[in-house]
Amino acid sequence: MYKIDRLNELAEKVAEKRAVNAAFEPRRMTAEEKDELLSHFHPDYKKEEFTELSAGVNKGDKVPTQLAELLQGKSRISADSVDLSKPDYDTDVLIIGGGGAGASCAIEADEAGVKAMIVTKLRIGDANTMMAEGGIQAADKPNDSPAIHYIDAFGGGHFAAKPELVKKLVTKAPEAIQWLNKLGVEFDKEPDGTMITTHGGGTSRKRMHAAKDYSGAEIMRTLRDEVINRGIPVVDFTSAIEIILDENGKAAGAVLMNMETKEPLVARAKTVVIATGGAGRLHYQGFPTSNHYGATADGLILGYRVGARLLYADTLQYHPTGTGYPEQIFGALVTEKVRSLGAKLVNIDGEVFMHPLETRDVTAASIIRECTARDKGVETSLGKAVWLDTPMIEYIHGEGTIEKRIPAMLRMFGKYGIDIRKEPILVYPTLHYQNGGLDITDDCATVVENLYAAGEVAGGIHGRNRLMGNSLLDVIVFGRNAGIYAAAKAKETPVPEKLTLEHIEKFNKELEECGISAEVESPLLLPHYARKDK
Ligand code: MEZ
Repeated sequence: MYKIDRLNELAEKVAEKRAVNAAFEPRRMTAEEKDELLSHFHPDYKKEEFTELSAGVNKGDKVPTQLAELLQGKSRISADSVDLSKPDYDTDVLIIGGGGAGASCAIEADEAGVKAMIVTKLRIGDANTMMAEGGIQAADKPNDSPAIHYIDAFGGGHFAAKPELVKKLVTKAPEAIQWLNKLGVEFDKEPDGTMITTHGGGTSRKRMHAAKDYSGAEIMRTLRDEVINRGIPVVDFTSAIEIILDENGKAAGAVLMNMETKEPLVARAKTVVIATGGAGRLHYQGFPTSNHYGATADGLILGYRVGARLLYADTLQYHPTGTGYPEQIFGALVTEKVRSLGAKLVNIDGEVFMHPLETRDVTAASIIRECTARDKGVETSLGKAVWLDTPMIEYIHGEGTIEKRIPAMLRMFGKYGIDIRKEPILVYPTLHYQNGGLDITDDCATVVENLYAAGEVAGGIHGRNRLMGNSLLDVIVFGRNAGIYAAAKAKETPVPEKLTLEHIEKFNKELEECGISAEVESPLLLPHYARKDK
């Protein structure tokens, strides 16, 4: 039975074993042990949670059931319900999404001298980039190299990533850090200006660059300022609800919808970049999420309906350390940096049950096993969780380390009366990242001509599991990359003449032929949080 007093008693047990646990070096799992663990405890392996697609280019592939409903859902408009003859906006590069990838893309397109425009359903910066905490990877220290970074990322992703995408990610990483540094990101530095770097799960070198534990917010602040300073148009509170094609099937713009009035608007463009982010707010398998409110898989739907392929849409990342307690912040991110700084994961008996810096899929599965099969979880008002022994950080590195290195964590728990310098915290996996997405080439092109994708909406960069800090890196490297290539293509593309939405009817017909009666309207745009009992 869950009781707060009982939690305090159990936390005492963690404190008693702190000195022994701090000195203990848990061994790493073997490849066989990891495979066995993942197949039994990682949510990606729960067959009953996936549905085979019956329509579209990925017909026959399995994706999470909620995503299948949206991919095979009904459009918010019919092909003839929108007047395409008088566009409300005309631009060269239309960027759908105002997060890190969208903003980086817009900056590079603007730099290339074309007209770029961002459209976003919330406001610029309301995105998962803003929520990233622990840092951004780049091999820029003398003991490291992009080749070593490649091996870590490719191996961590189970050797499933597209090699040319991983190559681009790691080789462009040092330059990405310099670009951000010059734009004004306040990275953590030594007094002599050297960047401070730490380990993340699955990294063989310390290459995590951070701005304390609000790295994403700091990066997004800087990118947003740059977009505004350049005068790049941003149309906010306006979502894209369908991609528009030209008579040759090339992307030529998007139908937009004013989020308040629901008025449809037409944006014509020479090239279109989808940078809409992830899907955490679909709460796959009932998991809480660390994601931004707008993470509803919209870009996957937009792309899929016009024939862009999905890659690894069946693989999701459950961040091992979502907040397990208190209720108000259930599922909120507890950055991996907490473990990089030395905090260990501990079960109800005060035992360290794994190495704290295994890759994320392995760590999440290990916590789930501890709370289920091994029955060594701590019961809270929300289910089982394990301890993350945060005071161990100051035990190892000295007083003041937590406030200096992870002040956002200190503040987040402090609001609920929990001082993470003195008490361990309770954690459980939370839905964090979409490993797969739209299949792209290394110039960010999808199979639909003039349609590009960048950031979390794209798949293939991280294989079947992403390492910490490779997402902030991905949004910068591939966001910029999309801007460069989409701008170059726009320069050689004439203004599209005939705009069509015929693909909607084509897709509807395919659904009908497969016997699917599309019930759900998609893209979803905003999550459903209405109480079902009212
Ligand atoms: O890359 C991430 O997902 C990240 C930096 C998260 C974190 O734990 O801070």
